[in-house]
Amino acid sequence: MKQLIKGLLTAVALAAAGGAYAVEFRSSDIHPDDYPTVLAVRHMGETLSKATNGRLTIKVFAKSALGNEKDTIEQTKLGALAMTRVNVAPMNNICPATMVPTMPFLFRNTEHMRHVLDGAIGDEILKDCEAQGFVGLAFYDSGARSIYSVKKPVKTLADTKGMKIRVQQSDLWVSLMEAMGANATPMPFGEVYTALKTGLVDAAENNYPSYESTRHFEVAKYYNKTEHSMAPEILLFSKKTWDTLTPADQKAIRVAAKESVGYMRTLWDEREAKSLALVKAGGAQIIEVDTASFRAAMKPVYDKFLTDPKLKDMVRRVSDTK
Ligand code: BDP
Repeated sequence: MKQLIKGLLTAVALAAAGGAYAVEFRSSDIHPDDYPTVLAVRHMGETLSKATNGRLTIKVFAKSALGNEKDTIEQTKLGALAMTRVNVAPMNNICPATMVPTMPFLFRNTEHMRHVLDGAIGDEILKDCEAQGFVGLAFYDSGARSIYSVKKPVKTLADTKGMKIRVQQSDLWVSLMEAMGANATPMPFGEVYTALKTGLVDAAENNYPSYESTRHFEVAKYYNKTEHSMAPEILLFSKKTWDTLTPADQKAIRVAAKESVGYMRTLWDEREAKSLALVKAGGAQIIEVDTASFRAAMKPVYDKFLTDPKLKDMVRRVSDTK
């Protein structure tokens, strides 16, 4: 008997040393099942499973089944959850480099944003999260965020003065809204519909797919094209879990994640167009905005959050990127 147990233990140890373990990684998302971020991580799971003969798989829990973004970030740090897909905003206070792609009016357009995040700057930002317990695997598109309001349209900076606007849970976002003269109300995504409906806030801000999927357009019918930030999504892996994996498996995960980016972008472009059509059909009014007035008000945000010369330089490099 003793001999048998010893034999079994050796087999397990050998299997582990040879990388022959099998793991199902749990990944969380606040979006519904058909949202591009959820579909992209599922796609990544298929690629990973193929590459490892079914040893490594990913199970995606959508619709906040595992909690809001702040909670799942915490669980991922602890290793209770292997992966989470979140916006960079709730990482701003944790991993300072994520403030760079959040900065208002930084990216000129989608091509510029994709080019920067695909390159060295994107990799540096992902890497920066490691010291905080997260392996940054990839960025996903999140389009441009604009303010949507319940009672009146926003056409120029004067219109946001005194407005109560919901933001994501990030100091940078609070300051961004303050620079617009608004009162920022940070709260989790899942609470925004009720907050708009009950008048707790006058407005929120997001891209077309989120404005549509949450049905916020039913309560806040003015979608004002401020396009003030292109803060992307980020896919994070728990460093704690990561450190238990072989280098070959870590590589397979990285490759599968990067491969899912192109897939996601195709879905994203389709979804943006579809969501815009849906919200229009649902009664939303798309308002053209004097964006220059908003852009001109953003200097305090840059001054307050880019005190670190490294981040300042990163922003300069982003602007210099063609
Ligand atoms: C959406 C992001 C999601 C954020 C949400 C928000 O995809 O990660 O949680 O905005 O505003 O666009 O909270």
